[in-house]
Amino acid sequence: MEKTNEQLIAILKQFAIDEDMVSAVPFGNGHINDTLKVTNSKGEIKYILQRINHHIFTNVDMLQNNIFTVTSHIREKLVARGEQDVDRKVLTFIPAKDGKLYHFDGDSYWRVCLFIPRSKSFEEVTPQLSYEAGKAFGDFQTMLSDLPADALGETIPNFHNMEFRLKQFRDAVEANAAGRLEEVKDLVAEIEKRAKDMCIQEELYREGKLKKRTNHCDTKVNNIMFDEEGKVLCVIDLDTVMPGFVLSDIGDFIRTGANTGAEDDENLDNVEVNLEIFEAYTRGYMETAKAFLTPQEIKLLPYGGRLLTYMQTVRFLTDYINGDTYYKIHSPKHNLIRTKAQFKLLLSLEAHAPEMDGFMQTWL
Ligand code: ADP
Ligand code: GN1
Ligand code: MG
Repeated sequence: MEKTNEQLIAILKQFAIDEDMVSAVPFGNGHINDTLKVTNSKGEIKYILQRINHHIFTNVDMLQNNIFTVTSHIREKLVARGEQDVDRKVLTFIPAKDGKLYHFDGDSYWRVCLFIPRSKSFEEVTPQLSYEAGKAFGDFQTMLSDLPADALGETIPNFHNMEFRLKQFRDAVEANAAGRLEEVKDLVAEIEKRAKDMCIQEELYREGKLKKRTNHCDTKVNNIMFDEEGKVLCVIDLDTVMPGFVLSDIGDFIRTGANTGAEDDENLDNVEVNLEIFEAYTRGYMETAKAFLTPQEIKLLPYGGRLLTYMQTVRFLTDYINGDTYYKIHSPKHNLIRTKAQFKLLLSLEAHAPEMDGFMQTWL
């Protein structure tokens, strides 16, 4: 339901903010939550207001507690390191006046955080930005690596569990709720062909050979804020920070940052892996994450790119088969277009697997 500016201002008044805000306008282009930037009477952007998609994040208390735990932990680490300008290096959430970490208005859940001044995010990457992003996500995982195992809940259970995503996919195929199966049967076969190879992490975990770690699980480049000089300020979009398998945080960056085309490119000739971006991210990531990674995890990092691209292909196709119930879509076949573009990227990653896997040898 669309809200008027007046209604949004009334929502902002529920938070512990001590000046009057005048407008809240849409910002960013996420597929899940609604993000707005909030301006005061002097025309300064002061806050980010977000409506949480509680159909997807069904346990809002757990979600906001996780985010509070993560931001407090990172803040402590930054202070201990003697960092300056800490308020631009970690998100600061504003509690509601009743002390809760969100406000429920009867139909939606809202949260507010400080707008980080003089910051920007990028939709596209250069090798330099990719290297900085790799360092940032590796550092993010490092700072959170000493959180106790039960500190965070799974805000979306089994979020990056490939076996679970395949089960959802097979259930969708079985139900064929939107009658779209015939149209996508070749893609379904391509997915099934790779299914076993894509569940390595779950198998290793069952065998006790892989441990769970705290991951960001949405490592797109637009989830990093940079300063005016292109240096990283902080990692944002913390809804999916949770325990899981380590390949998530390199995999999703390769999927998004190292794609020469768009996630939903209709011209599949645009879609290829950019190896320079992959190598730059990996160098940055290894600089900050090497200390906690096992040799086996290091070897698997390029496989992470294939895995997360495969997983996203499966998730978009599942949503298309189900009749578009999960992702926001901007055209009737958007999820199918996304599926095809992700699958094309997967083919490119597979074609370049020998070089990418070989690139990791230097770190072993
Ligand atoms: P979404 O779930 O929509 O991706 P994000 O939390 O990633 O939501 O926010 C969307 C965009 O808004 C980001 O890419 C970034 O450009 C901007 N943004 C988010 N939070 C802040 C902030 N605290 N300060 C400045 N810009 C922000
Ligand atoms: C969603 O919120 P956003 O747009 O950054 C999704 C990710 C997908 C991504 C695909 C909670 O992320 O897992 O990779 O779309 N987030 C959730 O672009 O499902
Ligand atoms: Mg985001």
